[in-house]
Amino acid sequence: MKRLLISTSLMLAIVASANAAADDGSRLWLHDIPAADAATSGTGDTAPLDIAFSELKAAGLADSVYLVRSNDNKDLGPEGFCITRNKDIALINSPSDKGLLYGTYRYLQLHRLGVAIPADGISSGPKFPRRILNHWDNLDGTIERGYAGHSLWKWDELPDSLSSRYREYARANASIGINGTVLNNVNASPKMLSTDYLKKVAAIADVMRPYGMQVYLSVNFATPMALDSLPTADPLDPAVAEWWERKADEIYSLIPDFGGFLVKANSEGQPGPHDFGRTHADGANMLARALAPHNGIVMWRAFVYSPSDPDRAKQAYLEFEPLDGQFDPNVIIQIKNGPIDFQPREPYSPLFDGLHATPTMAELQITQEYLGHANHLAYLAPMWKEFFNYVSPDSMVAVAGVANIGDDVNWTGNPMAQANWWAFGRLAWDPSLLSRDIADEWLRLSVLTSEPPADVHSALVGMMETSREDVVDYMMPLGLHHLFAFGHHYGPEPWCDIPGARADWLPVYYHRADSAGLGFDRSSTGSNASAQYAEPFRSMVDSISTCPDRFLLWFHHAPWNHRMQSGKTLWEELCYRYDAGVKGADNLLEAWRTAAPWIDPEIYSDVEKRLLTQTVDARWWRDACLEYFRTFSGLDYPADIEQPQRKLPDMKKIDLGISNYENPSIPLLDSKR
Ligand code: BDP
Repeated sequence: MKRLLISTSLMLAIVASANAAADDGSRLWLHDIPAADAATSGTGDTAPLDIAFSELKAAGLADSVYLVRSNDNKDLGPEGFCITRNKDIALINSPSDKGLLYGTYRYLQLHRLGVAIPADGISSGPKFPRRILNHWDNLDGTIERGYAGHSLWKWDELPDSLSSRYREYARANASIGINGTVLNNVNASPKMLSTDYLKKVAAIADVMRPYGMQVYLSVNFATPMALDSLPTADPLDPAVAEWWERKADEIYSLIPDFGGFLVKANSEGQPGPHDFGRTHADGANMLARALAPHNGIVMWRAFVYSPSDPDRAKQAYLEFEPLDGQFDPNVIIQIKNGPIDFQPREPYSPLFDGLHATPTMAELQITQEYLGHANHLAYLAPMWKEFFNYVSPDSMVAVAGVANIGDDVNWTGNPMAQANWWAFGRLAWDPSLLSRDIADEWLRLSVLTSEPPADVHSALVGMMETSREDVVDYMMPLGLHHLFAFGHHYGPEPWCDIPGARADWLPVYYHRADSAGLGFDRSSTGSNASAQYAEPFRSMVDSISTCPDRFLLWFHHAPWNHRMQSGKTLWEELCYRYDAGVKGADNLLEAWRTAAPWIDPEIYSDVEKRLLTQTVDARWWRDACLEYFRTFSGLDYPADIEQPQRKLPDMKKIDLGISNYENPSIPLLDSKR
């Protein structure tokens, strides 16, 4: 066994964590870990190791933690690590320097959390080899569906000037095991692949590399036409394939460890192989062959819904399932967790059941496009755990999260939304972690200035744990989906029915309310989307009597007097759910207020303001949806719920005036409670 034992010699005092300065949120969960200066690092022979050393040194732990490169724990994968303890010395052990870096960050977190290394040590390896952030950042600095300012990437300044935040970003990601980043929007500009821009990308990749982060790019399928005036982008045209090969060679000459391409093709107006009468497999394989000699991959998105079937939820499966087995080995099909589009709750995408001979990866959304943007608290680990419960992580080779990161000082707009970046990284590493443990660690590493009494602490964890379900309840419970106002995806507009607009962009298409009942019949009596699922899920959701309440109106058009599993009628249950959502939003605010003494004042009041807005918005949702649905049910509200306060005509007057594809920053509403 070959062992390399390395330690730095400097002994520094443990840096006291107390920090009197106001917290602007910029330090994330690395809060009390002093930023290590990798440039002045010690004796390691590769960059990740240099960083690991300097982190330990900066934390005053250089003499009590040894980094050991060894092949002892190969079953944890090349990035895995073990942490063991021998008296006062901790040993971090990994086959790779990257693994040592991950182990170091984990050790530093545990150290700060006061968690002792157990006698039999800690072994940890990532479930997914690729754990990737997707930035929907445009080259003009805006971010599609971004709610935390402008893009981190300062394209105008690159490659000569490097923002210090690039390194802070890489460090934050490495500290939670994220090992890849797609820098630009899936609605990709062809300019991204111009030589000028590739040099800028290379400069970013140089900063990411020592932190174990690979850089990827979203590409526009018609780039050869747009950039170099080729007459076609037909994937079976040899000149097109050659163009991509040359482009790949150029990319790898600048960025030797470039990860590969992410492609949105023939979706929402983006070009793709269908434009030339070719299949997704033809398109993906052509790109994959250009990248294969360099070990690059293609992540080909399955977010497609050209209307070939009246039910949008069926489209991805209809287009991709017949192509199963036809993709090259370095193509991964990237599938959104649900069949529509990042709704507060969706059943899993049946395409995960439909592809058996093709590598797949999940696309989760960290940015809260449909969950209250940066205004609402919606801790998303429970949602992602729910997804992994239905779709085994064993069936996927990678996971992607659409980032909620911008150039705001605190990175994510809402300080609480940092928890979703953290949780994505933690679950991408180990999807079996419990969401409450992830929340608990984050609170202690990020937000709490000192340990509150146990009841306050558990109220804080509890508020994070329930927050997503609260959002589901006050926005669209019981399987309802896409009740959003046209374009901005923030407030309610269940009545929205714009003549001439694409039907499957309109709420009325999804909820199908009428005097008989509510919901989209996707069962075998309707669109039969249920048949795309494997058993036993298929039969369970297909029958209205066994379909879980949380998916009822996704799969069924249920009568208003339908008996729910709770024993209430559909109408009653709908009212109680909206009411529960409003109460839940109030509880979030209460829990936060009880924790005030243990939270930095700046963060406290920022979050409090947002939670106030959330209580107002929850009532806005309830009033709009219940008042509107009541025009169909014709029924009264149960007496024991807080009665809707505003009438439908008033609700219809609310117009945030934000159009699609702008970069909306929804104002915090004037909320006095
Ligand atoms: C939807 C967004 C849109 C994205 C699209 C996608 O509304 O801005 O471009 O998905 O994922 O969620 O391609």
